[in-house]
Amino acid sequence: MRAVLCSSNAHKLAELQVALPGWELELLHADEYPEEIGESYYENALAKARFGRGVSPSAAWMLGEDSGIEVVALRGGPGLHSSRWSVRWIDELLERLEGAEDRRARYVCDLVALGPECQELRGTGTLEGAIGKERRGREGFGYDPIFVPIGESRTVAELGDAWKRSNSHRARAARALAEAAASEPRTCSLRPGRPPRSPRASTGETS
Ligand code: ITT
Repeated sequence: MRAVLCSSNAHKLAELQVALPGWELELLHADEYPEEIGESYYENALAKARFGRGVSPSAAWMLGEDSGIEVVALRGGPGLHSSRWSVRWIDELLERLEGAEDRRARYVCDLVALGPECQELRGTGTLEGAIGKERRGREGFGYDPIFVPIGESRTVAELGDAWKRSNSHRARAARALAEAAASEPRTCSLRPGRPPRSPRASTGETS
């Protein structure tokens, strides 16, 4: 299946290429991307996929992805606002959690695929863990140097890209999407305005 990932983030592409082996994926090349103003990861992911459909004449599937990190001590923040929360995001988070005992956090990812004939597929995935006390490791991106998955002592940036490609929230969402592609009824959501009632989501397993 040929699909265009409506994202500017090459790390996401690399993860999804491994997690969706039957899919031939490429990045959308656009000068601008839609603003992330949805009320859920799903809405933002759908907006990205719809945007891709609008600017690309291709008959390929359009894949939208939105993700974020949710920190329990910040009542789930920065969450949906992860990408624009702070330019100094890691320092900011470490400062806010200084002395905090409860450092639990999770990554969340929603993936939406829109087919050439208006089909819609969705997959979600999470990765539970905690915020470490300092930066460690060099791989991954974003919050990976301070995110320690549950059951691990190393950060995602230390565990590395190969670990991440099998275990991340994105890999889990991709597996759920692939399952949905194999089994779920498909509905159209290309009409303008707010997205329709969300289709039954396939949820990636959490750890
Ligand atoms: P696109 O919108 O172009 O897809 P982006 O990097 O801006 O790329 P998001 O809007 O989905 O992506 O923002 C997600 C933010 O959440 C991202 O910038 C990171 O700060 C954080 N994040 C999401 N997934 C992550 C991951 O796997 N590792 C580390 N940080 C992640």
